[in-house]
Amino acid sequence: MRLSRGQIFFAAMCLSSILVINTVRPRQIAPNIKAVLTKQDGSIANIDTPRKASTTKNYLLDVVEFQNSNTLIHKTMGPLGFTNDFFIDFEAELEVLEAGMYTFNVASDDGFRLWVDDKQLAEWLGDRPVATTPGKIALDKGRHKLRLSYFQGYGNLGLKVTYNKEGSSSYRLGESSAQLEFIPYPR
Ligand SMILES: [Ca+2]
Repeated sequence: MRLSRGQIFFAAMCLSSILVINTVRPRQIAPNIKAVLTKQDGSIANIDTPRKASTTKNYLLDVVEFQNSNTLIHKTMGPLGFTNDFFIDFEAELEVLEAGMYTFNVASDDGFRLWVDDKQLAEWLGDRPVATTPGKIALDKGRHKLRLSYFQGYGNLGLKVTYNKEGSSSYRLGESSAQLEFIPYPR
């Protein structure tokens, strides 16, 4: 079968549009949060259970938001293939544009510990159904480091972290705002 010039042109157009679509996708995820997942060899009772890794995985995430579910599903990245007994350690660097009192709300199933500039702001040691614990800190203008350790034991899981400056709107951790900007990885 011989293709006409029109057919070849049409095929070339289809091919180039596929190439364009594929370079646009997958959707670029702002690499604002570093996350290291540690799958425990054994069960995790609380946030201080000694680590015994069977697997570790590294991710760069736009936000710290995992659905309430019986498996680990990130809001943007989708299912990540873990269900029980894992830790996730998150790190972010942020540039505070407006100095003031900031609140970080951690909604978790199960436990967590949160630090900013190595100062511990909040924790929940053991397991729980999704519930929110706030941590507050006065932040100066400029760079600050945030760390969050989280664990899922068994059953359902979920994690969502938001922040707001006193008197301002609330945003998800990883989302820049007029009050503070996340510094993307790598750096
Ligand atoms: Ca759980």
